[in-house]
Amino acid sequence: MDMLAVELGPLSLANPILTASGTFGGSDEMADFFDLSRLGAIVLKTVTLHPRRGNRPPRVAETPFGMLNSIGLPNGGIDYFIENQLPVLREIPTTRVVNVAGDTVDQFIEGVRRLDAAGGMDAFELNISCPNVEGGRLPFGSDPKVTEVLVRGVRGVTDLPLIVKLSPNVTDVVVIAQAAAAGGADVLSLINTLLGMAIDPRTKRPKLGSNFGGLSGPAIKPVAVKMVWEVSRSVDLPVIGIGGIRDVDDVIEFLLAGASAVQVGTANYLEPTVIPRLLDELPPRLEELGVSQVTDLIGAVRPFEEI
Ligand code: RRO
Repeated sequence: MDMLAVELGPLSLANPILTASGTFGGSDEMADFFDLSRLGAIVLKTVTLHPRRGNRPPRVAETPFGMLNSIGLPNGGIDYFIENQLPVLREIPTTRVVNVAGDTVDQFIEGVRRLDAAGGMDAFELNISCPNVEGGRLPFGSDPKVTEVLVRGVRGVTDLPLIVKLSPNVTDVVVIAQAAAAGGADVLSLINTLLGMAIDPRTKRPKLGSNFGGLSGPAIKPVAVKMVWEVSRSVDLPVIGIGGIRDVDDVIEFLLAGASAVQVGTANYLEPTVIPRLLDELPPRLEELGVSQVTDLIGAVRPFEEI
């Protein structure tokens, strides 16, 4: 077996490095930068049942070691996606994951039902964790009961693997992870962005048009590693680690914490070829560490015993 190959429940991936939704376009926009067949999987920007215009600008702001965003899921809707983006996606020779959200549980179900009927994708990622919905309403993924009902409803309309993307903006992420598992999730991905706010002292205006948004980038990596560690110990599903990855040792850190794969997000903006670089750097780094298979690292952290 290839040293980088990983299994994510029903999904077999050539390597453990995926794109994070929202940072890599809606079909093949990044194809000019590198050969997309190198990706462990491509995960696209969220699509919703109905078209959305997105939030008031500015939609992004830099912060120390990270960035805030409040994009607000602008997209043409699922029928537009099926007609215009899916045919392009189908031609990308890697595992294709479509990230889906909705305003209601029924919209999630109907969206996935239409996409599944259209075909051409290998898995869904359910975005129950978007922080940038109207009026600061809590995402579905803040409530375990809603999470379970939502995942079970979607499970009923597709046989494709279901990845459920969790929010860090909760009291106990393990409770939500268990609810997603009970609803029939195949894989968990975490974390989405942490709620945050930044203010310009000169104008006294928030730096985002929607006042607050989601924080991503290296600043959130320790939060993400801790949540991946907790969830992977407590729930019997494979986990995809997300949060601030930009170097090969960041990938290794998430694997040690218990992730079976990772998604790279914010780093794509700074270095559009970060993923092929990580893929080049990973095998020699594994050799240096005396590891023959990347899977040997999964959950291999040696936590200190409680005193
Ligand atoms: O579009 C966004 O504002 C957005 C989404 Br859907 C999400 O899941 N996470 C995020 O940080 N921004």
